[in-house]
Amino acid sequence: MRESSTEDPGGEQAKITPPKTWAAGVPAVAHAVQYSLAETSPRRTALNLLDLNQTKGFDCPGCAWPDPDPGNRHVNEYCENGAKHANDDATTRRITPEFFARHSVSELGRASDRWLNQQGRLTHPMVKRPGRDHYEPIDWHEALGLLADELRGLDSPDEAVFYTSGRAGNEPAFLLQLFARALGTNNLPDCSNMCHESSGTALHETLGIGKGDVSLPDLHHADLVLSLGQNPGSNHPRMLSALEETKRRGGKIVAVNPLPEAGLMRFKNPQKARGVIGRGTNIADQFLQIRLGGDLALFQALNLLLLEAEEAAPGTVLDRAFIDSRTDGFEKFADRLRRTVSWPDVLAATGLKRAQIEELRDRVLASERIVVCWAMGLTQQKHAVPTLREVVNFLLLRGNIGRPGAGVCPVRGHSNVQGDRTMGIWEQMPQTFLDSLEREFSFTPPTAHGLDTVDSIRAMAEGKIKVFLGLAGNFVRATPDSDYTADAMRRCRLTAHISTKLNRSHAVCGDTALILPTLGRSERDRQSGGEQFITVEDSMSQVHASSGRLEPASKHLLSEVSILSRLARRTLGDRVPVPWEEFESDYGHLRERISRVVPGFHNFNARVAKPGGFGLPNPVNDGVFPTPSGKALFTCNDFEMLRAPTGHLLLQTLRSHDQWNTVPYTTNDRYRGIHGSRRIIMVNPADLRALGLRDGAQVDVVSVWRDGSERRADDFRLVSYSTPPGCAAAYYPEANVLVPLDSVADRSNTPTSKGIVVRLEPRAAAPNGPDMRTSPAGETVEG
Ligand SMILES: Nc1nc2c(c(=O)[nH]1)N[C@H]1C(S)=C(S)[C@@H](COP(=O)(O)OP(=O)(O)OC[C@H]3O[C@@H](n4cnc5c(=O)[nH]c(N)nc54)[C@H](O)[C@@H]3O)O[C@H]1N2
Ligand SMILES: Nc1nc2c(c(=O)[nH]1)N[C@H]1C(S)=C(S)[C@@H](COP(=O)(O)OP(=O)(O)OC[C@H]3O[C@@H](n4cnc5c(=O)[nH]c(N)nc54)[C@H](O)[C@@H]3O)O[C@H]1N2
Ligand code: SF4
Ligand SMILES: [Mo]
Repeated sequence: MRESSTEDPGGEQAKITPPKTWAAGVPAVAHAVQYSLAETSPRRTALNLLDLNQTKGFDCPGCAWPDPDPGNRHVNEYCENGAKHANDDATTRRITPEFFARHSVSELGRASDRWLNQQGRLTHPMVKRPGRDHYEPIDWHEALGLLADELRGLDSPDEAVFYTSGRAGNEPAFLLQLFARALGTNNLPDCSNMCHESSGTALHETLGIGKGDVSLPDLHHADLVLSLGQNPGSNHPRMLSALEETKRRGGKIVAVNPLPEAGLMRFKNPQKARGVIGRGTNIADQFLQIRLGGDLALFQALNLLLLEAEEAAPGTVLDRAFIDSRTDGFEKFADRLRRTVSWPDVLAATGLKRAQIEELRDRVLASERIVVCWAMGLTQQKHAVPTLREVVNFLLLRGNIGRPGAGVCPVRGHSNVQGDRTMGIWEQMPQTFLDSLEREFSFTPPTAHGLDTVDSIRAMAEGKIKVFLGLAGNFVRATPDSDYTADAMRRCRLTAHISTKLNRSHAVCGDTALILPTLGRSERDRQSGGEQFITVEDSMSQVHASSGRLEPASKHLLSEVSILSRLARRTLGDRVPVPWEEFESDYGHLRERISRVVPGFHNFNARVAKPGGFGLPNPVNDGVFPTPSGKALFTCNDFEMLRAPTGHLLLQTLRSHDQWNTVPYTTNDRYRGIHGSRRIIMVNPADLRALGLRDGAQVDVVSVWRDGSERRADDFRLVSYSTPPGCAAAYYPEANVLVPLDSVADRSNTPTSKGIVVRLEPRAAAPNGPDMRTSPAGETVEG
């Protein structure tokens, strides 16, 4: 399994087979076990998996999908990918100081993301000193001293940024923001800025709260679930069990996606005998193969059709009582929509037929309770915020918010990305939160908004940032405009990462760079006050404990809480009256403080001790919209669509089945039938013909930004694929180099990773081989 080459195979090595039309089942479990065994021993694999998502075990680091009630948990309460993520963490491979003596920083910078991850767990704190090209070991005291000195020496605390990835638990996240604010800055960029920021912006404005309001039972009892812009078969696999349950109870599912993703089509539940041997459950009753960025137009058209249906049969379509008593802005919204929706525009933007949208309207009319789920396909678009506001309009029309079986369901990515926000990881936390911090800790937090991810990169490039500290994550690979971002990062005086595993960000260094290795989710965390656990919040606002049982990967590791407490103490001394040491010895003390600062966390320690933890209140479900008017808001949104000039395509950058964000586990994408290389670009066969390009040929992908600048990703293999005309797809993070830093969603500042204009430049003709696709796409037996 360990590759001798540090580089990934190029596109010529790709082997293409027909995409799968169903997801999960026995092969999925087999693949997970195979990967796990390559990483760890059978005993460790078994031990680890038995603990995964159990009430006394650790939270799956894979995604934020919620666990069923404690009483309804399966012994194998995880999916194929969850098992892979957990065991990737629990790998028995180790990166020791000798590894860094062998490999220079420059060499690591050229290695593939996959190779870096495969080298195993980080074991020692390491430093790269100015002018050197190698990391060398450093002890914790000196490492934290270096960082503290640098922070103390800043002209302004705003010369530091503190990045958080959603992998971090609540306790470390709360500590990090407390430390940053005590130091005097709100520069708290996070992965959420690139993820569901658009959801938060749209939901805050319309419903008054940036989170979803549905629970698993709501999903099960919905008459209709819309899945927009998400690939649950790979990225939230246990969501398919929930959708299967919806269907078993008679609910319908509509999938809106440019790609016919396997999991949206059919699902074989590996936890049930019928899933293992049967045909599985057809998931989508209707599949709308939408053009990239077409969802705004789709919902405007759908909302117009609903208004027209109400006019045709007054009193039968809209929930007038709800609209009148609980919402504002309906008349203006309805009037505007009637005047502005243009069907030719809608059909051009969506690539759909009017009859398909009318079929969707009929499904809506047949449904009392509707849930809308979405992920990155919607949030990473230029007009993501108006799109999501239009989705809210849709739900409000029939009163589908705040009641059982209905509501908004932004499907979160990282396992604790929602919790990190709740804990104050946000460059623009509301004043009420800052006031609570002040009351509890007797210092005045800064009030000026800090830098988010995109603005941090800009500030680094301008030389305004001297210190970067990352709590988990892989900043230079997750962010857009990879080359620009790497150069920006190199301008820092000090870059430091609290990490479990090696990644590219460790090889893109400031003058001084630190690797601060930490415990993984599956490991025991022993402190002077006894064995500790952390807590996380899932996508449906359930907060629960997580604790591992494996021995730490190295005796030199510190927990995230230890690292941050010690750093804060070294940096701030007694400038603020915060008992950092007490927090480190027993996280219960920290939770006690959280319970007094963060709404919904009263009695935190006692409530989280219960199996399954507790749910955070969502005022929307209690009939309260915490907007300024106390009502939900209908909004007017201008029509927008993505356009590419002739000879160009729109590109989305997405995840394969076998990767975890910036970390590819293998070069395969099993469900899509792509094997052996990630340097591929999926293109519609008609576009290939029109562009005079051959399936399987090698091309350079060039993105074209409105200021005339161009970015290149060289040597990608064309794969003829079922995607709407004009729309292509390539993998994140290999294609991030193509996303201009300035290409962001309006208002949320989220990089538009799913809507980039590109052209394809053929490379020297490849030898004329046979078409690699082994048989026509369709029903196949899993291999
Ligand atoms: N195995 C695994 N699980 C993960 C992750 C992982 O990397 N690996 N990452 C986690 C994280 S952080 C996140 S945020 C989630 C991401 O979960 P997803 O959002 O499912 O991830 P993506 O691969 O980015 O897929 C986006 C989907 O949106 C579709 N899409 C693209 N553009 C559009 C559009 O304009 N309209 C519509 N309707 N659809 C569109 C794509 O075809 C694709 O199916 O997954 C989480 N879970
Ligand atoms: N083009 C494009 N870009 C994207 C996206 C896209 O769809 N397209 N998606 C965006 C999204 S949704 C997200 S969320 C971001 C993800 O951005 P990040 O969260 O920054 O990236 P990850 O790949 O999740 O980070 C992986 C690293 O986290 C560290 N790690 C893992 N577990 C732990 C732990 O328990 N503790 C600590 N301290 N470290 C740990 C390991 O060192 C590992 O290498 O990327 C974004 N970027
Ligand atoms: S659905 Fe997500 S949280 Fe659940 S086991 Fe799979 S990867 Fe883990
Ligand atoms: Mo994400």
